[in-house]
Amino acid sequence: MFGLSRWMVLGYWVSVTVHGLVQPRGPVDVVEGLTGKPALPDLYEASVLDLQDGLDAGLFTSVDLIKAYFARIDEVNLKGPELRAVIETNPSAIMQAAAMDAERKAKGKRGLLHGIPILLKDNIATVAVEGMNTTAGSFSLLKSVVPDDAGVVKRLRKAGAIILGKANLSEFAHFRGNVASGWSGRGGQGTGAYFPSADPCGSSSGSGVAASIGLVAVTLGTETDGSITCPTSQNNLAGIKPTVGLTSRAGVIPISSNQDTVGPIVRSVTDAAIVLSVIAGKDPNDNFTLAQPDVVPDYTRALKKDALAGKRIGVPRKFFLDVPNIIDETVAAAFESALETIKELGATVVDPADLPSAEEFLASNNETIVLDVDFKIELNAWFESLVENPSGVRSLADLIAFNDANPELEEPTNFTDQSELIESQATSGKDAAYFQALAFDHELGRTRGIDAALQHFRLDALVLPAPGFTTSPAAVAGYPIITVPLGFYPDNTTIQSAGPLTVYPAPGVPFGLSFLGTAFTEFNLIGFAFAYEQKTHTRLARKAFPEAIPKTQLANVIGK
Ligand SMILES: *[C@@H]1O[C@H](CO)[C@@H](O)[C@H](O)[C@H]1NC(C)=O
Ligand SMILES: *[C@@H]1O[C@H](CO)[C@@H](O)[C@H](O)[C@H]1NC(C)=O
Ligand SMILES: *[C@@H]1O[C@H](CO)[C@@H](O)[C@H](O)[C@H]1NC(C)=O
Ligand SMILES: *[C@@H]1O[C@H](CO)[C@@H](O)[C@H](O)[C@H]1NC(C)=O
Ligand SMILES: *[C@@H]1O[C@H](CO)[C@@H](O)[C@H](O)[C@H]1NC(C)=O
Ligand SMILES: CC(=O)N[C@H]1CO[C@H](CO)[C@@H](O)[C@@H]1O
Repeated sequence: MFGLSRWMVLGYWVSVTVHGLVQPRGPVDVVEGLTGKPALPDLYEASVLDLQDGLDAGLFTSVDLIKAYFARIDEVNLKGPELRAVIETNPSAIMQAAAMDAERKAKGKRGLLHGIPILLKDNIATVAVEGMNTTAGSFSLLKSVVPDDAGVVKRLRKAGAIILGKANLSEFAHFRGNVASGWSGRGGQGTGAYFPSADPCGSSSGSGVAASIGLVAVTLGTETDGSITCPTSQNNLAGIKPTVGLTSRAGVIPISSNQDTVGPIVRSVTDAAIVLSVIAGKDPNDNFTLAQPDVVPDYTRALKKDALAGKRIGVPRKFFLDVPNIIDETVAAAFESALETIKELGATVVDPADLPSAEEFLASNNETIVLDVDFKIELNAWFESLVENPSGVRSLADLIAFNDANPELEEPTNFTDQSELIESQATSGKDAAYFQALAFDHELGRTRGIDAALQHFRLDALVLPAPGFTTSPAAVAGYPIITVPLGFYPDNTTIQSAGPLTVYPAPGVPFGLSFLGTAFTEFNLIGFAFAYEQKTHTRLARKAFPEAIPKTQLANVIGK
């Protein structure tokens, strides 16, 4: 009945067809049972396509998947190493999964996300009647009622996906002050799975940690400057920070409409392309999305192993690589070797290909001016938009007072800093200085930054290691970044402190490689990242530390 199914193959690269393309898969870490029944995918690594195959073949249901992922979340969230990746789970998920199972049986699947559980960063809204909060990790928003699902959530539900829960994050997407990455009042200190107490990076920290050890296959994060790229990098994942305006921010607790963007944090470029194809698109509730091209491409068509052949990839060294202590020797060595791989894949590496604005960029404080003003205006609008908020907080000023009035919840020892909230509250609004700073951001990031380098050197993309300040030009420009695994800190790495409760770097901690481009070039960047990923398979070179790997598998829940 299953023919020469890919489930039967042990330890080999297996091929399947995605939209007419042959895609390498695996290695599939499963064994054919003695009964001759096809084996189940290992949830640590199972891809969206693996899960769809099993669901289509009737090996398991979406209800089974929800049960297995819930059990895995409990294993590492509550017991074990307390990674604190997930803030809450969806009490309606089993019911929704049963409906998706019934629909699949009756009518077939809607698409590749039908019946697939998805974890959302806790700043992405879901309607309260479903049973989950939307709080950005803050007690000031506990039991608040949002008016509607976020735009990206509407698209996911229409595609048949099931929201599994909400991921922990750096509170308010880390726009709060100098508190450690991965900490929120509600979720506590989240930690990475590659070393005990590892800094998970943020602010989409829980999304990254959850994807890294298979608490779910698909997560969404948000980025304003680094918040998808960095947790992708530090958790050994594939992530896309889309062009601002490709994915809707309606219903996302904001920092800045000029820089915020929603994107996938997953284990492979293929899964990232599948998810982006669903969540991208115009939304009347986010007018930035109206500027995107009329047709959302099927990004899976970009998944070609020869995508780098004949392309020109630039290395903007000045101030992003060549300043002492910006990146360490481990990352620098891995990056130089990645450039060799990119050449082997048929690309011309143009090195250096500096941003004309590099020097001014590092000296510029324009980004902070814009974010402070946007945050105050947009967060106030968020509080105003709520149907109700039991905490009584209605504004940024109220939020600061709420935190001070509830120090045991929001300002525990070593997590007291609210300096960014306070600085933002002090701004006067969208005055001439704001518009001047925004114009400088666009000039430094776009016209004298990324676009200038791309045009001058006739490049298809730029490449940089993910660590360092490498996200900021794209952040102020609103341009896309795609990150894939690059390497791991070696076993003899000296462990350093990253916060009161976290360490970085440490032995085995991962780091990533980023491809960057101009607006709406995700299709090309996905191809380049896929070619590199398929050549190197770095993610599979090292696993999380044993206690951080949950043991529950589908076999433990099927029929129970
Ligand atoms: C929000 O969190 C509270 C406290 O954990 C919980 O009682 C409630 O059910 C959650 N969901 C909603 C929609 O308030
Ligand atoms: C979106 O709408 C707001 C007002 O509702 C306006 O200030 C802003 O300029 C618009 N942005 C774009 C990109 O159209
Ligand atoms: C903003 O950028 C411009 C251009 O580099 C620079 O002259 C100006 O000093 C910057 N402003 C701030 C506040 O950093
Ligand atoms: C750590 O090990 C690597 C080999 O993995 C070696 O090249 C390096 O010199 C060592 N570093 C230290 C500080 O011992
Ligand atoms: C935490 O804060 C206390 C004082 O507020 C300080 O003495 C201590 O060093 C801090 N701990 C860490 C790990 O930063
Ligand atoms: C779903 C889940 O495990 N939530 C936990 C998140 O972390 C808080 C604080 O540690 C726990 O109280 C929740 O149970």
